[in-house]
Amino acid sequence: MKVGIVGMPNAGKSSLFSALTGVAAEAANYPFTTIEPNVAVVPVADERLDRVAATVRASKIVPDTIAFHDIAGLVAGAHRGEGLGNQFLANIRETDAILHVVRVHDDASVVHPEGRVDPLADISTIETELVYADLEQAERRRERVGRAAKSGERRAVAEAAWLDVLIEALQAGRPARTVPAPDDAPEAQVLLGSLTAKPVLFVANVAEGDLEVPAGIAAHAEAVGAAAVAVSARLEAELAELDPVEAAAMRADLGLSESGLEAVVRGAFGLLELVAFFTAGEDKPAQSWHLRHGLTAWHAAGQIHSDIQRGFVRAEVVSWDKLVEFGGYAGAREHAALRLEGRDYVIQDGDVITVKFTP
Ligand SMILES: Nc1nc2c(ncn2[C@@H]2O[C@H](COP(=O)(O)OP(=O)(O)O)[C@@H](O)[C@H]2O)c(=O)[nH]1
Ligand SMILES: [Mg+2]
Repeated sequence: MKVGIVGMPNAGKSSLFSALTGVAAEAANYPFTTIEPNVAVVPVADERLDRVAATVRASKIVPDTIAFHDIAGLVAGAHRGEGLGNQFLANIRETDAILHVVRVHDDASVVHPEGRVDPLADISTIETELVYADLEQAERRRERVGRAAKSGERRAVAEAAWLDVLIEALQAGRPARTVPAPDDAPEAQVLLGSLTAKPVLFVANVAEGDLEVPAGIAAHAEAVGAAAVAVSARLEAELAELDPVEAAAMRADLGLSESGLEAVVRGAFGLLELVAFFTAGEDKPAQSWHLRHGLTAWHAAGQIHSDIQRGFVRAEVVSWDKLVEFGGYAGAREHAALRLEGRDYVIQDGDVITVKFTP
């Protein structure tokens, strides 16, 4: 899962990114890698996985990860190609969700590109770029779909009508997420890949020790169907440089809750509306995975390995709490908590699954 970090120049994106990289480094006993200098791969801690691992005596714990991409360079005019704009917009298109960093702190030593600190105006600048980019994309698609709609094909007719409503909403500055795809063309939104249909978490970059999301940002987030958290990006980046014990002492000194950065990771993850499932066995790794809500055992198998999906026979499924309660797979089987499910079984949050497959 990919999350893109966007915001005005000097908003604090790279500071937040360094802090997240620190989270990654702290968890260095986990097998993950930083692929590119602007990508931080952060493990998603899940206490349920720890309990499952202990119950089945797994060899190690391998948490699922979330990749944060520092996407610099989104400036006013980006949709017209200003400052390599199109390339940055393309980077955002590849992400599953957006972290929108907004400068709130008014440290005079940090230059603001517009010469004033105005969080709501900054939000509007960034959102306008994303809306314009979507508008251009939607208009191009409308032309193409319009030709197919002339033949009366039902899907195309439905998509063209939807695009008309979408274009009107975008022209009025409303995000694409406020215009759901029609029943007759449910994949239209996905095909279009609208930037403003992606879930958004606003990160208010506040002054040290100030941990409130300003009311104006909270209200705006609510109005556009987004979430918001407050974090002091530079301080978090500095803390990430310290060893964990020192950092904890420093946090205590500053009266900071532990959760600034954790709130970002959790908030970002919450945006994706995923369900977690686990795989685990004695002397094998206990691993967490995530799927979009509503997907099946067959999709789960595909996450684990394409060979396992290809040879899918059935899945043994037990909910994590039953597995723990009955002390492992044998106990769960005795208590009929372990079920055999076919490929169309819809994975539930917290399922522990073992896929049987023919190699
Ligand atoms: N005082 C203060 N300065 C910050 C904070 N976050 C970032 N900065 C500073 O603002 C400047 C720009 O930050 P940076 O993360 O590079 O912004 P980016 O352009 O969005 O990547 C740097 O000098 C940071 O040290 C903060 O929370 N408080
Ligand atoms: Mg930067």
